[in-house]
Amino acid sequence: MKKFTSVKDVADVNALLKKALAIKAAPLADQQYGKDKTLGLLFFNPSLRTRLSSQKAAMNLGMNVMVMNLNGDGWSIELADGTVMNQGTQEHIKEAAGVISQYCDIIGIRTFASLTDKEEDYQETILNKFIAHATVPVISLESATLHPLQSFADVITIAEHKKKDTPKVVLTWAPHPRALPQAVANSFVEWMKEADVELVITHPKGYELSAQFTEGVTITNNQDEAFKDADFIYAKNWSSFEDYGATQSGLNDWTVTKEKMALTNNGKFMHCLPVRRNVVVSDEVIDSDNSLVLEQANNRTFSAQTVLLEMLKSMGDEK
Ligand code: AN0
Ligand code: CP
Repeated sequence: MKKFTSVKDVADVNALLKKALAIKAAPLADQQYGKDKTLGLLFFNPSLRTRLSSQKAAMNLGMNVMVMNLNGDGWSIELADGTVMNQGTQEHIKEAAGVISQYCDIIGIRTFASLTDKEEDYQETILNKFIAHATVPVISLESATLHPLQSFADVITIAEHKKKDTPKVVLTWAPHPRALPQAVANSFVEWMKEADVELVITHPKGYELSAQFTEGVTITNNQDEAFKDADFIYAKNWSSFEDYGATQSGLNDWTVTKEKMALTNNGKFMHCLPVRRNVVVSDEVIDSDNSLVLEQANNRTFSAQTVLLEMLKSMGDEK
């Protein structure tokens, strides 16, 4: 595995899931693969789970880890080619990616959507430029449009908690006071399409995700109808794709409450975190026995560890 930026980088999701479950059962069994190898974790944006779970995954594999917050701690990065760099930017992404590749055997990078330039975001300009100039494998720690380590952890969590072969999984839009990217939702949809689930998406009018992800998926604007008989409710806010980055107020009835969860098939509640309590989901739902949010966060270690191990093993093959 040379890069991990999307489900498209995975040949067989079910096979990768089996590997993750085996790693979870024996997390310290593969330390020889990471010995004397270094993981670099680069953050343009904040993180709690991704930062710590990726670090933990690397430590479980015997790797060394270096973490850097590029915003603030690093030089400001120029992305465009051929620029006369006599303005605000101090270092070109070519040198930055090339230099970090000298110190690291694998690099993880987090770079959120701008939510202002749809084309630049959906072309994954920063991530792709970084990959183009890095000489080692690159893992997305959430990019402008996708969050594959989160979605893979969600696949693991659903596999562990499902009570039937093909559970009904509902991705529901939920309110939020600030505009958020579509990345977690897009990514969840592309991974669920590869998993053994019946996927339904529900959101208010105006919050349609890009058709490149939702093609073939059942979508309804009626949240109550979507929740009926659901086995898993996955809540997430995202801003408008069409009216790029826009949000609207007055949609507080989309909060996931106990009354709505009562429509489900004793459904489990899921969210990638961080979550705004009593905005996205009520306290009683997230604090209930049906809430899987901590299991999801725990599985972030094993999704990252599975991907790192695949990369370490393929390096060995090339020798
Ligand atoms: C981010 C998002 O919605 O993409 C990160 C989620 C993992 N969430 C926030 O910024 C609150
Ligand atoms: N779910 C997730 O990626 O959380 P962080 O933003 O805290 O890393």
